[in-house]
Amino acid sequence: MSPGAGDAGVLGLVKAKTGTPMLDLKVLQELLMFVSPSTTQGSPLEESSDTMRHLVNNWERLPLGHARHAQAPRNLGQRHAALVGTALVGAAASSRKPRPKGAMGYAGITCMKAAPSWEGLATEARGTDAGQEVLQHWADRAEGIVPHTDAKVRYFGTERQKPRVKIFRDQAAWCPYCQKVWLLLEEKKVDYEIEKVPMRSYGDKPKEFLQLVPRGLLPAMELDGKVMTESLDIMFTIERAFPNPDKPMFPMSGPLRERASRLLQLERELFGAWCQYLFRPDMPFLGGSEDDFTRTLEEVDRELGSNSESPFFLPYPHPTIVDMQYVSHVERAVASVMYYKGYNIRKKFPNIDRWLSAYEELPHYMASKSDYYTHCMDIPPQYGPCFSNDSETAVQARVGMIQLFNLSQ
Ligand SMILES: N[C@@H](CCC(=O)N[C@@H](CS)C(=O)NCC(=O)O)C(=O)O
Repeated sequence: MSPGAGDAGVLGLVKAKTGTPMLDLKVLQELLMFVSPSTTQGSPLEESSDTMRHLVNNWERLPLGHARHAQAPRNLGQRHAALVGTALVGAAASSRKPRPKGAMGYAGITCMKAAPSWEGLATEARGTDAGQEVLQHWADRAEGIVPHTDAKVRYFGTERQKPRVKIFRDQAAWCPYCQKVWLLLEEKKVDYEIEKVPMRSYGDKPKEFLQLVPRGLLPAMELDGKVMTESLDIMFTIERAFPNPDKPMFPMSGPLRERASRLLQLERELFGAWCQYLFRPDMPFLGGSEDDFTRTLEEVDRELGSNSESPFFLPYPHPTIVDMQYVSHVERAVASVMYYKGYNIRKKFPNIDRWLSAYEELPHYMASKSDYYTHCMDIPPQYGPCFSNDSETAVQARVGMIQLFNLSQ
């Protein structure tokens, strides 16, 4: 297990606040080993850094156990919550008087001469509200009753039989097509198992997977033993296999169905415009056109604005397949065009912003959502290099992220 960039970010914040040079990645690694033994792979960086910053900046005023609030709004932040929880416990321990002679306590962790052992700290951490909550969360995660990127199975009711659905998705939650399927299963509350498979950029796929899916494409689904690929096909198959007339995921017929189908096409146009803008040099007729991207976003924003009944694309109180088709790529577009181009989608398009905010209220979406920095860094290995500009906002976004996550260029 190695600390990820997100841990370095939290580390940087704790470090900046406490002014200690001693909290290094090695310490963090040890911390993670006892705080989160089940975390064995790097998860994408979380967007909980604001919460973290708040906690770290206010740690002196926080009662022990406050770190549990770091779990909200997304479960993907558990590791960070655990880390800050432990840091707070360490802070309280180190500020307790009298401090043993010769011990060097510092906010975050006490680990010099006469400092408590890791086991002692772990015991202390487990005894706090935050520690209890983290342990409970791990147990819930192992049972499959909370959404989490590391979950191996998800159950929504009381049955604990082998689910009919098995989803194969990428290890690091980078794949936007896997995210759509994941969101649908969560929204529909269909029990499922998860098997993680590396993407090409991580290494070879296991031969057992290639026997099932010779092209190696993700996501894949096994439903009642039958394997299929293509995210949209998978989503429609799930909707047909587990229908819920009270909560349709796609309109059955009529003009609304036609509109929904048109919206699916518009999403592909938006995807194309994003690719042209980001992955092509800015040359007349050849690509890189900001105008095309803006025009398509305007249309998407208008479509969202035309639904007065909910913040989603269709007049249902819940997101549908249409929303799922959009959200994973829009999430990546928001992050990447800000970082590489200084283009602020959420500020320019109020209906898109409102829609994303509504999505961000949903815990299962937050569990699947990655953070902006990870998106900016994981897009090039998948799609190729991004063309950046040096607009003031883009430079600020880059510098901001580098400072925020304490990374050097
Ligand atoms: N049209 C497919 C596209 C899926 C796709 O492009 N998947 C990528 C990951 S995002 C993939 O499997 N790439 C192979 C790899 O990287 O191993 C779908 O909607 O499912």
